[in-house]
Amino acid sequence: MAFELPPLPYSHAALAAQGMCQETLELHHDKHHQAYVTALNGFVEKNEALKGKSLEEIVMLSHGKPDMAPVFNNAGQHWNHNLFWQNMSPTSGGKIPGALEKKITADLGGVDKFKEAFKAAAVGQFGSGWAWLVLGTDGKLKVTKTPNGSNPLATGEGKALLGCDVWEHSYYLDFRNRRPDYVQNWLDKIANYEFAAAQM
Ligand code: MN3
Repeated sequence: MAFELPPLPYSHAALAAQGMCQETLELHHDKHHQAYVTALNGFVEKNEALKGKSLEEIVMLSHGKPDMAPVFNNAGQHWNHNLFWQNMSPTSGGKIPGALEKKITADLGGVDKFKEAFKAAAVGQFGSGWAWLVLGTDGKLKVTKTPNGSNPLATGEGKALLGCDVWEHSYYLDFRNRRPDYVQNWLDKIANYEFAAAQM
């Protein structure tokens, strides 16, 4: 069965008041994410080894293989965006539930330190990529970054709780070239920490 673009869990205009406008979500979800899904389905169609495999299986089996780089890029981006839409909320955006805040304090030295580290990862990712809050395989939270379509599932770093898209298509209409402002706003007003806490 072909992969499908999941619907946004809110309207295209739902995050406008928080700093992500309707046009950004229309282009990002309906065009960019759809393009990854369409390309991935094209690769699966032509490759017997990929048929019937789950998205996670395709991400894992194509990771690190130069001849499968186009498959990995599109499968990774499909996986990343599926998480990204759930990682944002028009209602609970920015509010950190107690259990998650406690773990952030224990593992990362507090909410301010977490946000600093996340922002540094997001801004320090040269070119396109993602910043992540990951529940590591050692049971501790950590902040990481990946280039292009890669993710913590592929790198084996742990379970991704939050992923922030730092490709320019994610912020250029709202923040122009100011990636640091986009990330700060995303952490303070948009990020769905309730979802992240529920994944722990
Ligand atoms: Mn994107």
